[in-house]
Amino acid sequence: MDTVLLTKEIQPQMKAILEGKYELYDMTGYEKVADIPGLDPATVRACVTKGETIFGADLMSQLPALEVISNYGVGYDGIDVAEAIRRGVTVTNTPNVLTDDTANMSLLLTLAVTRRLVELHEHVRDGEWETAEGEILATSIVGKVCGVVGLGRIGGAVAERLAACGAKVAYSDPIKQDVPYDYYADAASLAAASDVLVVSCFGGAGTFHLVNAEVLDALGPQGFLVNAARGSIVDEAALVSALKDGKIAGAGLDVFEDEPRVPAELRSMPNVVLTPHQGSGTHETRRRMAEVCHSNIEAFFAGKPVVTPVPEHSK
Ligand code: 8YV
Repeated sequence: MDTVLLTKEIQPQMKAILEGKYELYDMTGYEKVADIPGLDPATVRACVTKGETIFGADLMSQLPALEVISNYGVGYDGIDVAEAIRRGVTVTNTPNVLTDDTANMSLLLTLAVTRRLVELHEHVRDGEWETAEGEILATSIVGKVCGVVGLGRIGGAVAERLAACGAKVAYSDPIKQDVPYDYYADAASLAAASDVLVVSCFGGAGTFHLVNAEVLDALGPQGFLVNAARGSIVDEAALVSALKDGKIAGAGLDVFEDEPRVPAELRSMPNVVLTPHQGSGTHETRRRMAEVCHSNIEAFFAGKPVVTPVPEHSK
């Protein structure tokens, strides 16, 4: 059996598809590959990793036979792809299969935070409706501007959904400028024009803290922020301050800077809706992601070209 090494905390759906087909080793709980009982690091030609888990030169240098890193997810900001390419290691990800569910999560958070879904749910669940005087009113997105930061595959799917809900879509994107939505050159000018700012770009060094205090100020006291992309894109300390000071109206967040740790302030605010990085978290999508991730490993061991190499390989 071929050997496959899993980096830390790979979800069970992914593990399940590999079990029985490969000799599996798991780095969870170990700092060094050499510490994993029974594993000879020189036998590892394939690894499965996920999203933001750091996979840099340090880990690569512990795996002298490494040839393929199959990422369980579309975002691969934790992988030093330039270093992998330098070492002749192929990196793959799982695009397309999670686009719809992840876009649905952005829509869900947009509607949940603007329509005060969690507060309303608690109101009914806690028996307050029976004795309440007056109504709890929320904010409509109909006719409002929803600004999508990053109009890639997922951003495009988010835009379609927002438009279907009656919002006017605007966007910023470093590459795409030929799309029939209102284009803004940067996140700050997009935020200034938006009622809801929906972060949909990739993570990594190029977008680190792209949504900062200036962007949040531009969004304004009636504006909402939604992020189901990567925690690193939003300056979380600036977001906490903006929410505390009423500089923005609320936030719907699926991703955080230091997952699974979420600042206590965010956890206590009624105008913040939180989910634990679940954009792709459906049985169906996670299974499809696992299949794509596995198809790359399978192709590699069969001596065939991998199925979904990351775009850097074709540059
Ligand atoms: C996953 C993701 O939750 O695809 C991504 O980039 O962030 C998510 O789909 C994660 O990568 C799976 O572990």
